[in-house]
Amino acid sequence: MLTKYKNSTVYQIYPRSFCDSDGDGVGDIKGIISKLDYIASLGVDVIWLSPVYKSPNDDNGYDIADYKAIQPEFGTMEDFELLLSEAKARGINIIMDLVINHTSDEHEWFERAKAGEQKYRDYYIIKKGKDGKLPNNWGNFFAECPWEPFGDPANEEYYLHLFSKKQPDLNWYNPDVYREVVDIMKFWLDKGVIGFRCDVINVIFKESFANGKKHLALTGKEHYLSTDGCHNILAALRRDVLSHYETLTVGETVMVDLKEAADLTLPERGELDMVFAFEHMECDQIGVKWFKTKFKPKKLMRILTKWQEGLPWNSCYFENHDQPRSVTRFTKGGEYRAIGAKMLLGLLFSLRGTTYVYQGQEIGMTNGAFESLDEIMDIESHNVDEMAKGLGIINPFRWKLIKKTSRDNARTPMQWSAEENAGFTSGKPWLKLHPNYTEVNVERDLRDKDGVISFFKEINSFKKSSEIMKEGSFKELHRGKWVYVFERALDGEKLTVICNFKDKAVSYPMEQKGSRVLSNYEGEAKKLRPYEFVIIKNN
Ligand code: ISL
Repeated sequence: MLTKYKNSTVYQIYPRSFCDSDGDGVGDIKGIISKLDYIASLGVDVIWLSPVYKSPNDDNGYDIADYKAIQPEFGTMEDFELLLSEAKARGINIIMDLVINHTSDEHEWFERAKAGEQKYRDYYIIKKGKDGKLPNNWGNFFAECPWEPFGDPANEEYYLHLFSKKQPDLNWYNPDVYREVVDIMKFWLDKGVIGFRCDVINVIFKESFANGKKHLALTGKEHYLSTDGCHNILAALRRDVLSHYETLTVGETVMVDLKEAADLTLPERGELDMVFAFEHMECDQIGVKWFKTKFKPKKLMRILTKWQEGLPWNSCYFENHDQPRSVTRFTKGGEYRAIGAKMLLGLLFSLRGTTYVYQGQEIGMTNGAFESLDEIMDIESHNVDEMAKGLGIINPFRWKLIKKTSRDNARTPMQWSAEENAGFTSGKPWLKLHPNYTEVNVERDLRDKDGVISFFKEINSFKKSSEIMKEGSFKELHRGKWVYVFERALDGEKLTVICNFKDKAVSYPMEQKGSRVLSNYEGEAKKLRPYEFVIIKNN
């Protein structure tokens, strides 16, 4: 942990879905600027901005065509600079998404590679197949074949893409690629952003291109997950770039275990400040994320405890633009939506680490209300449907899997008000709005003294004001079928945090001594009420 920003509350904005200022149905930078007062009022310190770079949008901006230009539908570089300065004026810093495992195939580098320039060919991973066989047996994150013919098929050359075929992987063996990325990072840091969320950063360096061990989806992963080469690159980026600024870096690290997460964040190695681990996001699945099982709170508790106790500092999150909404996933929703959303926020802020929230989480937004695949835009969902079709899985079943898990569940437009299109746009939203926007929206929530936002502000400012919440140790006290109890302690002072995951009243698992300092319910009851969250100060 190197960063002075570690006690920040970070709010993730997915620009496409946040606020549209010009009526084209797509959120934009001016829209974000118009909501800065609102964001500041939540007590947010840092905005993590999902990609706003120029992109053909195959993967909503995670396919970058120009790292130093703004996507025209989001605005201009002047708009971006205004966003930075207006945010800073409100005490808010910005971190950007740094996507350096791959570029877009419409990036100039790839286009020049295709045109035959050797220099740019070497920016990508191009390998020979043999006798009609692909270079290796690897899998792909988006259910595609990871090898796409490069140039004349007769040459049997292929480029590697671990994501969509419009996202060719960069060749990190090439020092020119490193130099380009150094330059890109400096460009944005010099403009005033304070750091980066580093997209799939632990897969960037492929140690070998040999065949992999058979895996359900990602055959070959042992050749690129958290390799020594990746550690070396991260340490070099610290030395050459980050150490010259005050920064916050968080790595999105797929499939990391505790040991890898610790290695990536050890201060003496100087790599990343913290990482987003995934294990808790996998608590309701078997094997791959598409096979969801019934949510068992106890499993989530077990994984949270494992990471809280096993890693000195966590990036705590329950939602982002890739994950279904937590209130749908981890509570019964319906009449318990708001109280459940508050309990989950209470739990999230009470964990030891930097708190990350995703737009809409502060009002308890739910999974999208999609009725068929036609309403889904995400490339991953469409690819998975194709693959499942190929495997002979029949449609009602395919749709059931996708509806539950599609990343578009989190990407529905932000619900600002009960007005037409939820106040998100005056045009046609790029993705179907959830019809519950007439009930679940920022304007209405703010009017309600028991709104989710008011609880969000309360728990956020409590965390900021409490050294125990910020720096204290974590110890699990009870893990039951429904109730999770843990202790945060510092210098002999203790707070007990209790979360009820059941939609019914349940008994307290242990006697409580001390005073209630914060809860999502008024007053006290003999039993824990449905989705009750409470912090008790032990005297
Ligand atoms: O959604 C996932 C996990 O539940 C993953 O398969 C996801 O694609 C993976 O976590 C990587 O995500 C990041 O890189 C992708 C991009 O599509 C995602 O939006 C981004 O968060 C490729 O750049």
